[in-house]
Amino acid sequence: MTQTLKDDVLAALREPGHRIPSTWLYDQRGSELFEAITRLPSYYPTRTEISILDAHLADIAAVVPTDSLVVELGSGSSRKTAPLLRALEQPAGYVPLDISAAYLAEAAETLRAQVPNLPVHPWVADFTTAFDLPPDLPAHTGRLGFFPGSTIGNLTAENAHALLRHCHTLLGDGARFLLGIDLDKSPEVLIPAYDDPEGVTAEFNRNLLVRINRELDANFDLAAFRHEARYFEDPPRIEMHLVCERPVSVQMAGESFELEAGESLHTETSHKYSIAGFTALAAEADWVVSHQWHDAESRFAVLMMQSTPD
Ligand code: AVI
Repeated sequence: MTQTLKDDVLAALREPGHRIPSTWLYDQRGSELFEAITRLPSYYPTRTEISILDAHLADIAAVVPTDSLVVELGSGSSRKTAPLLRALEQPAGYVPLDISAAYLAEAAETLRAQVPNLPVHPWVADFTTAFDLPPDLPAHTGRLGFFPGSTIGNLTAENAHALLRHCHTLLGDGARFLLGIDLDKSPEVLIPAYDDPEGVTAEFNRNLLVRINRELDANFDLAAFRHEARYFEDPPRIEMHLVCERPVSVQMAGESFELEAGESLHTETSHKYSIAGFTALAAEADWVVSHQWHDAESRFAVLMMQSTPD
């Protein structure tokens, strides 16, 4: 783990663009800060998705066959997963996948208490690479993938395609896939969502440097970096950057790096979609969008997809 963080940070410092994969934002503190972000007034995606799910749970449940096994990419937010599982007709079991064993165990315990009598099979997996499902799954008739939060938007287009293809294989014939996507909108709404007045997202972003200093014995001067959220139209996305306010010298792993004032570390991309655009992306991976639900302002959408033969 540490070796990979080191490889990724060294590669980012050596290459122009200075891009660090966003998965490294989520250490213990980063996960706590992200949870705090989801409750900020300006960060609309979480509460909007929850309200869409709440409003349409019965319609969603109606298209999921009885005895389906629910496979969630991520360890599950009790605000989204428990209501879904309660609404489904006799779900056969629930498989939360997460890269953090500790986080997964805690989330599985909470879920067991919220939905008693449902077989829960937590499984440590990194869904940014190819992954498997646990052995000894309960008998089931079909599989429902669940990937809320527009987390797919944090993947590159290439990785998003690979993930959708992999899920197609893993979830099998006739599978359903319920997925949340953040829709493209005015930068006047998007920028404050990723650069909140409370400064929580700035702390979330800067925490990456705290992590790198701690785990890799580096000496990033936090005071020299400013959090910035940038909107781009093509493809629609927000990028998070840590911008050098003055020339910065960093020592790490026996190497020294110089960053100029105005240069930045690119720490996350969050793609924003149109429903048509995402439908096309899904079709390339043999998924067809069968149902779609969105809020009144079309900020966020929840899509039900069905697998089609290769
Ligand atoms: C986890 N992911 C969907 C969030 C997003 O909106 O892209 C991560 C995040 N970064 C800053 N704020 C939220």
